[in-house]
Amino acid sequence: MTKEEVGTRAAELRELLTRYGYEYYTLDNPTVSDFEYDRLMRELIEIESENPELVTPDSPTQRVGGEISEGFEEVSHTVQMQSLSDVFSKEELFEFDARVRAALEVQCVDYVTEMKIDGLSVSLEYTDGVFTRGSTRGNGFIGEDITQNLKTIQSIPLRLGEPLPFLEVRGEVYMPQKSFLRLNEQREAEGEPLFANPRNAAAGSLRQLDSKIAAERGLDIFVFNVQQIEGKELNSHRESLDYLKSIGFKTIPGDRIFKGIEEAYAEVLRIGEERGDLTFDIDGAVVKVDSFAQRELLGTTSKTPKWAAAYKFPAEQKRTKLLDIVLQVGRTGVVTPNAVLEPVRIAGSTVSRATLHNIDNIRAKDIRIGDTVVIQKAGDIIPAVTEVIKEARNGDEKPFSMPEVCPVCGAPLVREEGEAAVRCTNSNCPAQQLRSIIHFVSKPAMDIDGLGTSVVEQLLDEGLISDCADIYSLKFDDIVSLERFGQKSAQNLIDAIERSKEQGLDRVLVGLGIRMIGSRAAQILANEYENIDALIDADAEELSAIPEIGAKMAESLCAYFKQAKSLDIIERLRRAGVKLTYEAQRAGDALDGKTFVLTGTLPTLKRSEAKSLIESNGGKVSGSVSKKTDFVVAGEEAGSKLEKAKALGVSIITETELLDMVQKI
Ligand code: 0OX
Repeated sequence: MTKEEVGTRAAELRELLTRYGYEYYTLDNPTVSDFEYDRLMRELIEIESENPELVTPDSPTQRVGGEISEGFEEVSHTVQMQSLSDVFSKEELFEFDARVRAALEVQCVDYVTEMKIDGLSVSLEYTDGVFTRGSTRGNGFIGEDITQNLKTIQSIPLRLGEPLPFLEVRGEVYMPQKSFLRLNEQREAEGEPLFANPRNAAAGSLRQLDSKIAAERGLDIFVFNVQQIEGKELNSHRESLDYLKSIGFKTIPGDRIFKGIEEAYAEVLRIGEERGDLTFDIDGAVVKVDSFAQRELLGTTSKTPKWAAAYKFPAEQKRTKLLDIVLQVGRTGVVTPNAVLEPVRIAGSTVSRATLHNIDNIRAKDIRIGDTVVIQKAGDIIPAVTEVIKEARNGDEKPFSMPEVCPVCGAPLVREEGEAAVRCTNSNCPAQQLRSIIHFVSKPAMDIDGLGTSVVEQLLDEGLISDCADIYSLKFDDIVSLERFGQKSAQNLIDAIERSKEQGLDRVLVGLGIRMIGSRAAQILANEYENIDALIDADAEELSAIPEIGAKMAESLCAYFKQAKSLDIIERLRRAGVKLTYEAQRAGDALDGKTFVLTGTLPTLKRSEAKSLIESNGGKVSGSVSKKTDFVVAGEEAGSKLEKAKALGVSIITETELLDMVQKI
């Protein structure tokens, strides 16, 4: 073949492969066999590798991936990529319609309904009909350039059916359920962590620096909006969707137009009922004003257009069989019954366990082993059994009762007055030890990287540790001898343990796993007491006087610090060099040495916020007004403290003046 003939053949192959690809991936209607397609593709690859000058940016060979990026460049979105405002009920949807009609001064509005795809929004840009750039939504104003990964999505046209000077469209990239299941099976086989749902898997795939990996993930896209267009006039959503289809995009299937909200709502419900039959996940239905002229009149808020509403579906429910009830012992000894289920796909993932909360719940719902049950899952929330289908019973179902002893250590189980939870009474129970150590090393607590469940299990089994303080006695030799550890990983773990000593009192308090004391409470306590000894000495009354620390939390703290075992752990942590103090983060020194009293309700700051603001700028907050008080910050309904301040001639200031002093405004 002459050079010219080769060029002509390459152009011919590009056109054929583009058409066949479009028919296969976008129309779901292949017209040639895979074998024929692969044969033509190989021929084009060969021509291009021998004649690199013939490679065009829209060549189908450009989709295979392989280019490795160093990172993603920022992309500034000329037209903001807005989000949708959510509605959760018929009432809210009808209120949306009422607002739209009032603003437009019309009786009835034409609405387009479409499925809300549970994926990731992206922007695709075309110049002179050729795909030039694709980016993530990011914060709506700035996203990341993921062109190489998007090119691997077969249903994104690399060249449009019409050479428009410029076009920017928006679509939702998603992972079909089949691709998701295949990917997780493969990851399980390779010992890689599984993705929780298709959305996370799609997000992880789009962020791959090696586009070859993205290419293997089976991602797909639905395009649903024209962001910018030159060279064509469009007047309505319906018209734009038809146009997008005509130039080669895959749009959301089943979009329909309705006169008025009643009919649109009926369609929303229908979409909700049929969502279980889809091959991809949706999390709602979208109702959009069709006319662009009307959209213009309605305008937008800073984040969302006023012409659209996303109707979010309630948590998805599925029926399945309850195969068994197993018990899990938590770090505080609470024994939780969990249902073992026949696996079902629900809300984007496969579920084979669900919580049954406690024995009262099991009794109230009369849940029996062998029952057909309804499970519910919303987003990432742990699935729960909500109902038993009693009509499905055949008499073989077995009622469940709580054992009297811990399933792990055999110690008696008790149920405290007024509590639904049953607890294991043995604080040395291996299950409790394991969970409490895992809690201690977790991110919100001491954040010791490299101490995962299986490592902690091994350390416990080997008798190298029995509680969290023992972690600080671990030696390099102890760790290097564990399974899957080498010299380097053992040293990394030793370094991570060493670094964690500096985390400070708030994180230690989280790590100790005191009942009811989470990150927020720990922060407040650390701020108040600054060292653990002062906190240990505080009584319940004093503790519960602290804003946001309730009576129950105060009791729990006192009970914890009364136990010899707790004090022993704290002592050993101290000896190991773990920091048990807290330096309040200093924002500035504008209030150094000044004493403040807060009274009444402040317009914007909560009591605790005002206190931290003052303290973080060097000031002190006192509970009562005296001659030594420098300022009283008075809000609405200030009482006797304000009177006293007036009587003593203490300066009285407003919240604004306080903010002014620390230059917050
Ligand atoms: C979806 C989806 C997302 C258009 C302008 C603001 C919101 N996930 O399926 N967004 C929109 O609309 C955009 N429509 C959708 N169908």
